Amino acid sequence: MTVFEGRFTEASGLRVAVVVARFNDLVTDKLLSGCLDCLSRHGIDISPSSSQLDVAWVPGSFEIPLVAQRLAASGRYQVVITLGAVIRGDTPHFDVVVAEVSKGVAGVARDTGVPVIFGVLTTDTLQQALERAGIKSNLGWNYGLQAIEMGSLMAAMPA
Ligand code: INI
Repeated sequence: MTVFEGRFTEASGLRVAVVVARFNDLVTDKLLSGCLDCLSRHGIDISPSSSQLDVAWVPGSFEIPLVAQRLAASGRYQVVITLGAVIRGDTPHFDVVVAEVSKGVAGVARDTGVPVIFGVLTTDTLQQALERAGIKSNLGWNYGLQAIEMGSLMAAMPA
């Protein structure tokens, strides 16, 4: 029997792409900081000259799947992280954006075989989003950790 498991100790060989939405950047900037802090503390070079990390900014969460698809299909990255914040307003727009980004991200992972971490917060209020982006905890950190785990898990598995 083989047990496949991701590891957190061999991240220094991983190449990671992050796609982050500018919409609600009060929140997404903080998610990105938490995520990069996690990657850095696990041995990934996050310096401006890094060849291990690239970051792509998109206008809003709706645009995340298209850019994640391009990056995942490039063959350059072992894992793609998506970061966004969709906050419920008074119209059904929230539901449309959430449906598209969640289905889109899942589809990119399935279509390309590259793990794509779903780091898009979906909350009723800005306060709830901020609580998850640094006021209480920073889920960006968790998304970084999940990326390392999935990148190493996929590398350990048969092609
Ligand atoms: N994009 C978000 O990332 N979060 C939101 O809360 C949001 N709301 O509420 O509208 C949002 N809309 C923009 C959308 O993602 C696209 O960028 C836009 O529709 C252009 O395609």
